[in-house]
Amino acid sequence: MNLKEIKSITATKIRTSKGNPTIAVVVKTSKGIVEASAPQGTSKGKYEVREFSVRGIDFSIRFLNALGKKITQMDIEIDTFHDLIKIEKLIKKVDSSADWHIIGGNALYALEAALLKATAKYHGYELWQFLLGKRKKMIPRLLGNAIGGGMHLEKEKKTDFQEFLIIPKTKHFFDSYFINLQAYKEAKKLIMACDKEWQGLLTAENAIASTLTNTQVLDILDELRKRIKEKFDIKLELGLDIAATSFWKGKGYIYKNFPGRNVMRREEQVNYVFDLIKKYKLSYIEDPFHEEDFKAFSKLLAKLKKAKIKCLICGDDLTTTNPKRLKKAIKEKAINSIIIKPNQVGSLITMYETLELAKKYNIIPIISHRSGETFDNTIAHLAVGFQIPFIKAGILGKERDVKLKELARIERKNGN
Ligand code: 2PG
Ligand code: MG
Repeated sequence: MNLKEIKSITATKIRTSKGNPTIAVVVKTSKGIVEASAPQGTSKGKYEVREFSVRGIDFSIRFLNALGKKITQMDIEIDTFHDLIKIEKLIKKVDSSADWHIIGGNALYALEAALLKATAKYHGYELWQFLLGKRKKMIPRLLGNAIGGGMHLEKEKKTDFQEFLIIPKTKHFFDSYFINLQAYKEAKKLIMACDKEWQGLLTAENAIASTLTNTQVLDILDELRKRIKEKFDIKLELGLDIAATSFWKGKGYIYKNFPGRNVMRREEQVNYVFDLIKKYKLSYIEDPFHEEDFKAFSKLLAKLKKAKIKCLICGDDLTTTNPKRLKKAIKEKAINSIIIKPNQVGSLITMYETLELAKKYNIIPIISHRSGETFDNTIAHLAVGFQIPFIKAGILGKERDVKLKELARIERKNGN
């Protein structure tokens, strides 16, 4: 598609599920209209790019609209994913900063995602088909945030860990989608029976905002796992996003909801997480240590290897979808899994670089939503198009559901 084929590119301000402003980009061509928008995190990593321009979101929007006009007059071909480099080269003439501080990462991501959707449509494909080509279609496994706290909840009494995740083991994505909803309902019953202080409050991602302690919640999930097995004969794996940076206070991890315990030093945290993995047979742990502590990640991974325990140790705030951070993690043998959030780096080309690097070193990539979401379904398409084996996309809420439904629809479609 020649950029001159584009009739218009317009950027507007929209609201995320948390009510905060973000950016949507609409691209019009003779083949139709497409839209993409960028989400927003709450517990953000220190090494993420800027969301919006240093001059604010309105500047990012003005910048995009001016750029959009220029783009539509350019005699440039965009026919493959990698042709996005041509767009980035144009932008780099004005914004050569590593953190996109003039355009803003959310602006860049929304623009690139919308341009990709338009290009795919122009060629008669859906985005996932356009990215996947002739390779085999694989639908990712689903991680759902059932119970939560941490920074995703503005309340005193809450779990220190940010997300308690359920991961059904099913052949088809649709069954995982269905089971997570059933398991969520069942979890609610269990919470109501055990957590007398819970008054229906949910976190930013609509997870149940229990007031119980981390281990009480894990006990509930253990029971939940049994019930799901009995009722549906489906195995539910369990995971955690500890998001440990949010309660690391320089010298130790400060636990607020841990009876008899307040501070945990680095070494103690390594042992504590290891024991939790063992005791609850956890399959997945995200950010068990703060974002600078590659060494603690390495220690945990080595301990698990020695004990022959299989568990995904995943970097999110640690790696921020950034290839340089991933290289460091690989060198330190810190992780065996990585969260991929496109707006952590802004550029889809850089996200792809991280993804390929992860695959090369057998680091399992997991594409993820953010706590502040929009109705955009791009991550569902990226997951299938780039053969990403897992997606973390919540359980409840329309903004989460559009992604899950899209994956179920893609799964239903025969072939590529
Ligand atoms: C995370 C995410 C999404 P946020 O930490 O993994 O669940 O949260 O978008 O707030 O960074
Ligand atoms: Mg996380």
